[in-house]
Amino acid sequence: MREYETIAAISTSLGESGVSIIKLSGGNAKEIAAKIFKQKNNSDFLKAKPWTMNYGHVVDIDSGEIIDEVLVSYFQGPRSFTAEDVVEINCHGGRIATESVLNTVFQAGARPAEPGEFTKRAFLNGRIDLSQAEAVIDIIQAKTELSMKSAVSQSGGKLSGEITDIRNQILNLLAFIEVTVDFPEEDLEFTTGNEVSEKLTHLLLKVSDLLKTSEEGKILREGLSIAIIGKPNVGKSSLLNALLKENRAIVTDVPGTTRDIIEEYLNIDGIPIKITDTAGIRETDDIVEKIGVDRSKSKIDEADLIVFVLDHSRPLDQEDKDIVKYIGNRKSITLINKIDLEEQINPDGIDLGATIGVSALNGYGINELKDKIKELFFHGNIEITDVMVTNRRHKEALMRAHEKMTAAKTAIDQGISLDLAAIDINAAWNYFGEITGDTLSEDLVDKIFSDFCIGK
Ligand SMILES: Nc1nc2c(ncn2[C@@H]2O[C@H](COP(=O)(O)OP(=O)(O)OP(=O)(O)O)[C@@H](O)[C@H]2O)c(=O)[nH]1
Ligand SMILES: [Mg+2]
Repeated sequence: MREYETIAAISTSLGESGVSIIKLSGGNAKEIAAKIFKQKNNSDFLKAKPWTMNYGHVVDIDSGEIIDEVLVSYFQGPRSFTAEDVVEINCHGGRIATESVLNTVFQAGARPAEPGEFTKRAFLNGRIDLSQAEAVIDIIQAKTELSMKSAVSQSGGKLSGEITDIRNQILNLLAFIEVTVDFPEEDLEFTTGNEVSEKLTHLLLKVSDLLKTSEEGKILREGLSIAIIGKPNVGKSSLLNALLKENRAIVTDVPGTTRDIIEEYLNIDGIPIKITDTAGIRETDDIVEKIGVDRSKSKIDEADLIVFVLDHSRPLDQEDKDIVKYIGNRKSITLINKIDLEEQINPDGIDLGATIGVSALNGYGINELKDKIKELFFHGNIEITDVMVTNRRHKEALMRAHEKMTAAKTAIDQGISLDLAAIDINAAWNYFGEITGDTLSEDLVDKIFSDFCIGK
């Protein structure tokens, strides 16, 4: 294990609360705590047993004056979160109490922790790998119970287990090739080639299976972004309100009511959704509305899914047709809103594809819309598989590894020499290692942890 300075930070969020936790980690965590922690039973904290909680006061290091009443626990490395000695001080919540205790800890010799530094130490000390460390932040940021479930599974090492297994198999392949190349007899090279090609096919299938989970995995981690699009007054804002079950957006019968985009979060059976209400798209001379319309159009490009709204009580017009063109072949669902009013809509030779009739006013069809969303992204069956690729970084590494293994297999099948194929196989091994952090440069590791919050 490497030796590091002792760091400290507030691990709970700052604000009025019953309790705050200040975490220390490092070789001197216990000594530093002992300087400022006076136990009620007068025993020396240096003699405290590991994995116990101890009651007393944090006192000013110079004057001995009481700062706060606390409970202090001690986790002896390597059986701790960071695999180092860890001390956690439970003090009173609230900014003043918490910061006073933290400052006392600094005076006693700890230095402020950087964002994600506790988790980074757990990684550097080999307790968890990089994908597990990344899952820790995903747990904290999970948007729904389902997102959380997949993050917990990743932090438990499900993905790393799979990747490590693949890497070991690749290593065996490389060793196998090396033996053949060292004894270059034609037959041997031929049989080895066949065997390697077969094993690569098997591994490529495994990687494809993992990649197949990445679309849903990304949605679980980052959320599915949906944009509500349509001409003015068709009921986009009413639809947003119906989905949220609250009066979030202003609704009036004046076309051009919504000027700016409105973003809200929604949970459909565990799928985290970021839904955006937009300004009705039309030609306009109003400067403010024009900016809004431009933003609506750019949302069409950014969203994972477009919910295109038409008005059942008005004939289709050029504005609708222009929007159909904008949407082009992007993933979309077409809604005919205001189904409670008399039908005036007339598709007029335009192929709208499958549509769903809804009424944002009375809620009719909203469940059908939700089902359609689930069907489009989770094939209607929202379940997390054991191993899911949720992280874009992991997906990219898998794609590169897949490319390299495919290139190696093609080379072998075409009878190109094995040691050339080995170069690609080796590159794939490195890409897999980027996921677990084994072959990632220190700069990139630092960058990943810098996105964490302080105190984790
Ligand atoms: N009868 C009926 N009226 C609706 C329905 N949905 C919306 N409306 C009405 O249609 C009008 C326009 O609704 P909005 O939700 O503001 O429409 P919008 O598409 O957001 O309009 P802009 O923001 O101007 O683009 C309001 O008077 C709503 O009450 C519906 O399902 N049935
Ligand atoms: Mg609106």
